[in-house]
Amino acid sequence: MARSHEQTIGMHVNIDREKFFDDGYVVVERLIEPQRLPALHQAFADVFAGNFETGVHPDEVNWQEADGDPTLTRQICNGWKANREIAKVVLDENLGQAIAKLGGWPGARIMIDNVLWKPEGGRSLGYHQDSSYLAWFSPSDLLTCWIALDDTSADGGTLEFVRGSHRWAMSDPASEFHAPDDYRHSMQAAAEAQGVTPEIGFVEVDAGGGSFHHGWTWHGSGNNRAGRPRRSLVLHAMRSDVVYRPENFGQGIGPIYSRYKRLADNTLDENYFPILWREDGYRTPQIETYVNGQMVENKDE
Ligand SMILES: O=C(O)CCC(=O)C(=O)O
Repeated sequence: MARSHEQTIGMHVNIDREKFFDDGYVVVERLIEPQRLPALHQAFADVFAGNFETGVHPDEVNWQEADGDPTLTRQICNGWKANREIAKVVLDENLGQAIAKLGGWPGARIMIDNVLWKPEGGRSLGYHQDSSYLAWFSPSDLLTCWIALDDTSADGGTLEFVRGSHRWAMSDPASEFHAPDDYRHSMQAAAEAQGVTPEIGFVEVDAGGGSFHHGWTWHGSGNNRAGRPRRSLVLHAMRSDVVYRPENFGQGIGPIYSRYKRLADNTLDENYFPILWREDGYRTPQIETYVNGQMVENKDE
């Protein structure tokens, strides 16, 4: 139900902005329509079976049916390049607009997507702050939309956040993401250093709901004991006007995003980092052609 200060900031996305600013995250009951779920479940089955509809390999494939550890959370990054059902969600204009308005940005582009499937009995994902991995672009602001594709609950290893932790000190990247011994360990150490007792909130929603979180909000998720899978699709977005920062404090850009760096300037190529929404009405025009499967004729043919 709509709260008093909830605002419609994307065309179909209602977000309580005050709660986002106070807590560093906000839970949203409905992000995508339930009728889209079966096609997305099929898309998940396809990509984890190595069936890439577009012929393009995702940037990171951390789990495949043929040889993946059945106890781990299955993960693929930039599944949108391999599968158009996934692309239709993470390249959605309304989500881009919602994120840009929430961040006070001139526009939003996709930085990366995460296709996550925590099976029944699947193990945890360690707590971290997303922005600690992301100093290769500037401004390095990040905002994330996490979409549940199954009903979620605390015992089902749903996403959890620490209230107000976006105001804590910026940490180094957590050492273990997949199935650490104690998935809250890094966060608890940070809380201790901060001198606070962490207050944890869970994203408990019906399939199709989810959350938005700030790049510095501590989050992670526990083991799945709910007897059903926990699938989720995650859009990590950055400002539309970001540029590469190749020096990145001596760290460089890293092996994946280095591939997309232009030779003679630091602008980000829209082919790899499409603009979802911009306040002047611009949106990367190739998105629609791509998601609808209407490829432009090859000029040489
Ligand atoms: O789904 C999870 O448990 C973790 C997701 C995550 O790290 C993120 O959305 O940034």
